[in-house]
Amino acid sequence: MPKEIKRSVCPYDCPDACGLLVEVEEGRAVKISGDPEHPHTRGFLCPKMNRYQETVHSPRRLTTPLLRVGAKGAGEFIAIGWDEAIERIAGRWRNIIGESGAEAILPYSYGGTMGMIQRNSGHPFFHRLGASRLARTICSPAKEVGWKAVMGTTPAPHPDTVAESDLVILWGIDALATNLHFLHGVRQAKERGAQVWVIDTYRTATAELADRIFLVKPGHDGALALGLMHLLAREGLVDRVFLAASTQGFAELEAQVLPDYPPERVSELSGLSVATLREMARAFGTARAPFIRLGGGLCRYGNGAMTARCIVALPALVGAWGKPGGGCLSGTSTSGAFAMHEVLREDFMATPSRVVNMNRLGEALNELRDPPVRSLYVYHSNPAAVAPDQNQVLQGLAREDLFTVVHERFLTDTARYADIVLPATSSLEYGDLYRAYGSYCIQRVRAAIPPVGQSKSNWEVFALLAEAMDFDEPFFHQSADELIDRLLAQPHPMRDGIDLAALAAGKAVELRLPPGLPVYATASGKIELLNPAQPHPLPVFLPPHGGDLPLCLMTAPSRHALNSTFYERDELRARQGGMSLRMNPTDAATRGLRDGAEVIAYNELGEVRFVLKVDGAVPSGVVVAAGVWWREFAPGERTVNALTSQRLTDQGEGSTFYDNRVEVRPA
Ligand SMILES: Nc1nc2c(c(=O)[nH]1)N[C@H]1C(S)=C(S)[C@@H](COP(=O)(O)OP(=O)(O)OC[C@H]3O[C@@H](n4cnc5c(=O)[nH]c(N)nc54)[C@H](O)[C@@H]3O)O[C@H]1N2
Ligand SMILES: Nc1nc2c(c(=O)[nH]1)N[C@H]1C(S)=C(S)[C@@H](COP(=O)(O)OP(=O)(O)OC[C@H]3O[C@@H](n4cnc5c(=O)[nH]c(N)nc54)[C@H](O)[C@@H]3O)O[C@H]1N2
Ligand code: SF4
Ligand SMILES: [Mo]
Repeated sequence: MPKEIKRSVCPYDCPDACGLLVEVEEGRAVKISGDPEHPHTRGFLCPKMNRYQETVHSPRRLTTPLLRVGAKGAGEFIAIGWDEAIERIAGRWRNIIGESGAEAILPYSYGGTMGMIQRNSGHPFFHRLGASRLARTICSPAKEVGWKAVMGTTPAPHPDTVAESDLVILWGIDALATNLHFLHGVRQAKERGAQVWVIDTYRTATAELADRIFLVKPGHDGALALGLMHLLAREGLVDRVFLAASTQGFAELEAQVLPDYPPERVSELSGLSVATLREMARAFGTARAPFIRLGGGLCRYGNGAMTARCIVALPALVGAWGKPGGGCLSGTSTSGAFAMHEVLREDFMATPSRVVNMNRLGEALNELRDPPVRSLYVYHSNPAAVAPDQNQVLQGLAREDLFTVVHERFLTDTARYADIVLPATSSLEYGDLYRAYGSYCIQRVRAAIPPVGQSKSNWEVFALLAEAMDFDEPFFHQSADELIDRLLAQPHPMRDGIDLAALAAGKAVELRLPPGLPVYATASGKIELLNPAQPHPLPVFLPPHGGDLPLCLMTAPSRHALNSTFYERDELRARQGGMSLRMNPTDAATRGLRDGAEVIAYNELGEVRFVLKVDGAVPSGVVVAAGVWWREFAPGERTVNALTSQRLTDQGEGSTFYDNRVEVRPA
């Protein structure tokens, strides 16, 4: 059979959503490359996706449904058929519903695939079932709250406009790892003479691209932003014409808030010297069009929403909005372009069922609740690894009376605890409609290869479960393609005039941004420095949760993995160099810890064994544990989230992965 080239898209939880070209030979993907025609990702891929065929055809792929025969968590299973698997699930659920009601069943899903249909396939089913609902707030809801408090639903600038900026600030984002293709525009800006800053808690790989790196005390960026505002106002660097015309509340901010943030106090809070703060304020205040790329790092703290709000407010002070190349990009919001209620079907709920926060899975599985969680259905997520407070999560998953089903491509830490494992297709094996959160591209793709083994897509499994539970709504009898057709048939201004033929051919197409100067989509029609609907009408500094132990733990994304995805790949694990903890030389010396030795990081939640890497890129008082490793590849029994807590953010009920303290001792 001849080779065929098929278009696809990277399905992972990454802002870029790269276009892929898949070389298919005898039903197998043999080579993956970037699609040069993709407007944002321009034909190159990150190290993870370059050899995606090794994930798709990995010998570790699950190929049949499995039934547990050993102890919970032991990973001992026998193969069973799909009919038996579905009958067992439906039978058990009928019993549970009869005895405890459907709220005793909890779905758990997040970002294994970002396709709009496959990602959300379970919503209509679980709404119809009456199951508990999951608050899907593990990522960055606090950042969204912060953005909305100032900008409402104003669309973010097009990422390419960064090329026109003269001061680019990568703030709380390790873009070389997590937003690679945005750097194309940053490099263009640099070639035209722009300054590039990185504001982070340690010297990340991205810092190599920067002219300046500013290391801030973890969780204290809100104070930094307010301190910069104080200096901008004091030194006459604010744009009063813009502030009067386009913002609300600068007078109140200047009179009531900014006096509390003189450089001396902000220096103490942020860890940056007074001279550095002055220098930053002057550079920001005199730049023609400063552009902030706001990452998620700083929002995963007890004060995350307020921190994001303080930073999002900053560009308005110098009138950066409306100047080509100026403003702030937190994420492109493209979901509005589609009638998502048609996919989510909340109308299938007879009554609103209880909501369980996904960051508090440990609590939900272990606490007495009415009804208790008696069954957990996990799909495209790996909570045993990614959810905070791993010890509590594992204790819950080990409950003999908990009926756990996991739909997965690999025998993950979570799948090992399942009573029934269902094999999932990879993204090359199903079609879907994708949007991005780092660009305005959308893409519709078809399956490039047939399913590996007996694997099935999320959509297909929920169709089987709906049939087994006797759901007769026509919704459950349609194909994913039919639903996509319906979504695309409904008009929306962002899709007006897009190239439908290109979309049908599997190419990425850009949504339209409202033309002309920015229109601020807030209640007042202005940028809301003062927002009366907020618990704090004006931005202020709120402290993070913090703790008593001396070291701030950075649970950073790894460049060679994506959360707990890609750990099946030997070469990618090797490139990460093992599960390590990076520590400043002085901190290591004080504790008598040697480079390369095994150490134990601990706090009130648990203990984790790491290999120590002594590293001057990490300042004293901070330790960095990159990647969300599978337990089978860890030096000890636990991975990083045994050290992270179930505490939530100030608003948005988000995760606080970065807001944890630890101490470290020799192993
Ligand atoms: N290679 C790779 N790509 C990924 C992922 C991955 O795991 N690996 N994950 C994907 C997902 S789900 C997401 S949500 C995004 C996340 O993408 P990002 O937003 O880039 O990543 P974050 O984990 O949110 O944090 C990034 C940076 O914030 C820094 N940081 C932590 N605390 C603070 C602070 O208090 N102040 C400041 N200024 N910086 C701080 C960290 O040191 C880190 O360098 O990336 C996606 N892309
Ligand atoms: N320590 C620490 N913890 C973190 C983070 C961190 O940076 N550090 N990041 C946090 C963030 S921002 C996020 S968003 C979460 C992410 O948490 P998750 O969304 O759980 O992300 P992954 O670890 O990528 O797990 C996704 C799983 O889905 C499976 N999968 C892929 N495609 C499909 C499919 O089509 N169907 C099915 N059924 N399964 C599929 C994959 O094999 C993989 O095991 O993790 C959070 N946890
Ligand atoms: S993980 Fe991100 S950068 Fe890598 S191929 Fe996928 S979308 Fe592109
Ligand atoms: Mo995320």
